[in-house]
Amino acid sequence: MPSAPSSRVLTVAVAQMGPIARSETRTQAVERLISLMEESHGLGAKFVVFPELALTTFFPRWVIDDEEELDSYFETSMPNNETQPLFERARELGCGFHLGYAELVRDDAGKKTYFNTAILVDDTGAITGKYRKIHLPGTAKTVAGAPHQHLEKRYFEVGDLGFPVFQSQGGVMGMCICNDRRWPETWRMLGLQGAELVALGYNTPHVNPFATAEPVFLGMFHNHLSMQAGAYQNGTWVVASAKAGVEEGVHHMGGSCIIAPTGEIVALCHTEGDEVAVAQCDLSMGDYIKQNIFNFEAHRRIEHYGLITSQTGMKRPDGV
Ligand code: ING
Repeated sequence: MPSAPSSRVLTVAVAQMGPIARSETRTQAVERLISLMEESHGLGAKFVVFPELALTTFFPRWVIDDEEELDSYFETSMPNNETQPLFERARELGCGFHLGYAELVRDDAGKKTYFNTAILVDDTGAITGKYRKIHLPGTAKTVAGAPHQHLEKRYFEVGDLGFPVFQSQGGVMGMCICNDRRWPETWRMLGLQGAELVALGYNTPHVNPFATAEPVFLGMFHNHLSMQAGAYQNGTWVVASAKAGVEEGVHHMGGSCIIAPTGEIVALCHTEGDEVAVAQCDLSMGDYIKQNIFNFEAHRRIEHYGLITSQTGMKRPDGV
């Protein structure tokens, strides 16, 4: 891989988590996150990416009718008593991080809104960015006969922050969450804003409950394919952290990784538990891709792309 003239190397860790049991407390989850951060720091990392919904079990696999029980999976402030130790450890170590969690927002009238959220925190422990998941997979209603449910459309609103990028730790960072990584629109929205590193977490079952006939190996292939394409076609680093292993009876894939702007996987977790993998990420490495093969200004033809934002579903033209 060609080295960029103005290299801005950030040592990055992807911190994969094994299962979080339904009974596990926030304090126990935070203790695991702090331990992963300390291990990452010991390996030289200055930025650590944790998974989606990293504070609780992946509760959208269940039908939860009781509002109080549902609310118990959400954070009403960030940081809060249970997560403050992670922010303090980040400041002590000079280690920024990405964290996914379920966010409950109350407006002045007390109306509650629920999001699947992720934040960027810099090496001083300050929150530098927030993203709320836009592509919510699965269903809003239970699916009879499915091996487990996937009810994110029932529990979360579509994110209302767009696909923002943020200046953090010397680079332009963006975020997405889980299913977002499968949609090229996610990556291009971040690429059009010059993202140099995209952090994301995922909770992905080995077997798609709605396509159980699909061979299991394709799950990991599609996982990496989506992110490697996103990285290369937008000249950005991608750091993707799984919540892995058999969590409350559902087997989630691992495959947490760090992908270079060339699309190459340069660090990869190989277990389905708490595991750290580290890479030296030159945030300028994507420059030659942005300036040549994917020089958007020179090569994109938006006058021909109208369908992408004017049409939601697939529709064959008349007579085709
Ligand atoms: N998870 C999945 C993802 O897109 C999913 C959605 C569920 C895909 C089941 C395949 C099978 O990776 C989340 N949380 O978006």
